[in-house]
Amino acid sequence: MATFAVIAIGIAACSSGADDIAAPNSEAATTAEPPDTEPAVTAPAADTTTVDPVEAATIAQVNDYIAQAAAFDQAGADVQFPTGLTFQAGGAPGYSRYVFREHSEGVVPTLVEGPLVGTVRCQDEALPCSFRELRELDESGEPIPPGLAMSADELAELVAQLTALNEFAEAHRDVNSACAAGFVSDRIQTANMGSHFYNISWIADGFDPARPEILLYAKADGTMADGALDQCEGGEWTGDPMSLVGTAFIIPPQVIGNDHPETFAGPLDNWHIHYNLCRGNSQGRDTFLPRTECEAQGGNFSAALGWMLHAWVADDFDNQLGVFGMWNASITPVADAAAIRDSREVQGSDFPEGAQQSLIADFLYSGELSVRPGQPLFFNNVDAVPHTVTAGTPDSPAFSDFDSGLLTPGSNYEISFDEPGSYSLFCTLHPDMVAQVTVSD
Ligand SMILES: [Cu+2]
Repeated sequence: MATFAVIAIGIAACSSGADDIAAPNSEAATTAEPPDTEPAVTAPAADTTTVDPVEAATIAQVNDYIAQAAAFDQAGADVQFPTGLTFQAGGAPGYSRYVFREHSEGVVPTLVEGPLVGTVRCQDEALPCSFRELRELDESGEPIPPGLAMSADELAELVAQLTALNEFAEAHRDVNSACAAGFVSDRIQTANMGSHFYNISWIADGFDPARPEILLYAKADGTMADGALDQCEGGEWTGDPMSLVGTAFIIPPQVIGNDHPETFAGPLDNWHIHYNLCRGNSQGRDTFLPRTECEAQGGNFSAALGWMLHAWVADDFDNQLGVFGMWNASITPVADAAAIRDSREVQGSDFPEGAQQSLIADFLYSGELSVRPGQPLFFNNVDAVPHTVTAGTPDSPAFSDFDSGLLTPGSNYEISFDEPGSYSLFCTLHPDMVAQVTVSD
């Protein structure tokens, strides 16, 4: 008979959230509501200068305009979070609805991706999730794999939308054509993504699949930029040669609303909102810092910024992690698609050395679930609904062995096993959710 050492943390989630949610500005912190209804994020600063997109010429103005145009108000930001949560660090950008990170002011949300419930992520290399594969599936008339969760009509409409987008992208393969069309670089090259070139004057005009607000370019020599990228000037690119790698959309909540956008056909387009994002510090990188630290480093802070969506339709950068994935493994630094997830997982400072993490995402206990005796295993709930981690099976529960109780979104549950063996677990709220933890030396 195995013995257990079970430590539950963070499951008293409806106590005070105040200490766990950093307020980006102190004014909002002092006017906050009582702890049980503590807002998930604070509103953008009210004193920013209004920038006319037509007049936005410098990179600072471009950043200001994007931050203003795509900012959520307090209510819009709060809609994305069930109330009364106590966040703990966890999640994986591009793989989970929520990502919470820790910085000097505590744990803050940094990303929300997908609808509140019912997220479909097509990131499985065995499924036809890339633009090219979806188009081939549509042309073949073959049955649609259940993992895509769409009808033949929806697939046909999606492929038509993406084909129109592909034509726009390929017409701007030359970065100079983007500059001539009014796109400007944010000068930040992100790994497995590239640099966003915004058409500022298109940001407020709604969704058109053939007219993305953003084109993505990466350095043509396959290296990462050393510092901030150059810029379009007078309709021409002034920097190193660039390759078109993808497209993206940014549609402000004022234009499309606070709820998850209904745009591309089918459920694969998971739009995201950035929270507590520090864009473009002096090194030309995105980071996650409190507002004051961000601005001290020359960055542009956004409390909440969205809605945004990548669409990987460039001919040479077909994305095995999905046409709407966060990351594209074929973009510098080129990587094994399967390895990207591990490199993106967020762990908290409360994770002991050598701890393993399983994200509870999209109603699955994901990850390896193989540990050594005594090795801590953290289950991190990054769905928008509560789950449990309970010993046994739905037909034969063993609550006395271990039971997390209600794990609200953003909560961790730590467990370790002293003896080798195979341990069953399930979710008491969703009996389809079952998993096995393998413990071996
Ligand atoms: Cu569950």
